[in-house]
Amino acid sequence: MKTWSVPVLLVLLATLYAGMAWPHSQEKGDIHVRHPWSRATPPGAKVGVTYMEIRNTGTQPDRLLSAQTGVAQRAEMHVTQRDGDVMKMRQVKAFEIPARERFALRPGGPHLMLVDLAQPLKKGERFTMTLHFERAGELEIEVEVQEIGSRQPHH
Ligand SMILES: [Cu+2]
Repeated sequence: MKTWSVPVLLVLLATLYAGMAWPHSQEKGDIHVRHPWSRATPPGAKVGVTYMEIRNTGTQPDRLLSAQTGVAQRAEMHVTQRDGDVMKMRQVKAFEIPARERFALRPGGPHLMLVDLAQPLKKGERFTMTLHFERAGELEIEVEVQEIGSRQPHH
């Protein structure tokens, strides 16, 4: 009994882990998206954000050209820049994803801005977003909404 129960347990744990990890990593070609997350929004707020890590495992650079989601009218690509003492957001046409590198969308850095939310985003909800990459093509991801004030993905 004891001689085979350990491997069986390991297989069960591995299956469980794979099942849990699945929504947090989505890939297409050389592009792997990890931990896409968003923040709950207060009532009446018209904008939200989405963060994630985009890995390019290929030997060619890629570019994120656009993103669409049903929860907002538009998803804009923004970068954050310091201007004296204030941080300002600026819209860009694309995010450059260098070959063999990770590009992090994170608080205080590049992010996807959800403009004109259809309704407030609630903690615990998930929504889908379609990313359009120049080389990798279309990738649909599932974004998890965390509590207001979150600074990093939970996983
Ligand atoms: Cu922004």
